[in-house]
Amino acid sequence: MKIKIVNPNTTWSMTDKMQACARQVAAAGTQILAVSPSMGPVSIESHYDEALAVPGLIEEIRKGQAEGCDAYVIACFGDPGLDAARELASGPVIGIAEAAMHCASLLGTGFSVVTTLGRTCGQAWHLAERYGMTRFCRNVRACELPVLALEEPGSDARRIIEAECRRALHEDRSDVIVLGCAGMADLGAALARELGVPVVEGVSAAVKLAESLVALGCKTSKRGDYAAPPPKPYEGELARFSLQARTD
Ligand code: 5HY
Repeated sequence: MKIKIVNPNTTWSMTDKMQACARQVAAAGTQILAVSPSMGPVSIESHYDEALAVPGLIEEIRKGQAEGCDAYVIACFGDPGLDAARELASGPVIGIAEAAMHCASLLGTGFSVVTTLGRTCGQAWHLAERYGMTRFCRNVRACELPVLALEEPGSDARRIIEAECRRALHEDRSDVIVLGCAGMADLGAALARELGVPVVEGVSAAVKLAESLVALGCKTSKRGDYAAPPPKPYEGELARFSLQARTD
């Protein structure tokens, strides 16, 4: 099966890291294709970034349909464009926040999300509400690290994140950590060893959920809200997003 991971930001070092992490957990017969869109922000740290990351993401989902992808992972912790992607995709589409929160809810009694900037904590809480996860989500904590600091060799990011995870376990009385940024994809296993609790990293969790759903023969339902969007012209810069009526 072919799973396409779309990192909705355009920082390819992060995308390559996700490809490597996904490869480590994917089954031997699963092909992983991790991409960034051709347009959009270099990192996603605001609602503005998120809104403008979505057209490039949508383009990659449309290409994925032509490439015969069986499932998609949206690899940004805000799960941008998830509903629109599900309208376009035939296979399952999994956001990394929803994957990580659902997996964490199966592993302990309460989790803390440890993310990058404080300004995105509200969005993580919003997603926890949307996914019915507020019963498990004990806190959303920020390290006050910009997303691209995670890509800087020699930055202190790893130590700062671990320290915040330790505070979460102590102060929130959580028993599971959810890493709140796709740029932390390579930190999960080592942090779990050092902290002695499950640390759920969304890219790996989403890949394994997508793989399971495909293996079960499950696709996105086209009966309700996720039916294909109605064909119509789009104008101006967005003209190439126009949808044609299906002929089959
Ligand atoms: C992410 N931003 O997963 C996030 C989430 C964050 O560019 N990829 C991004 O707020 O750190």
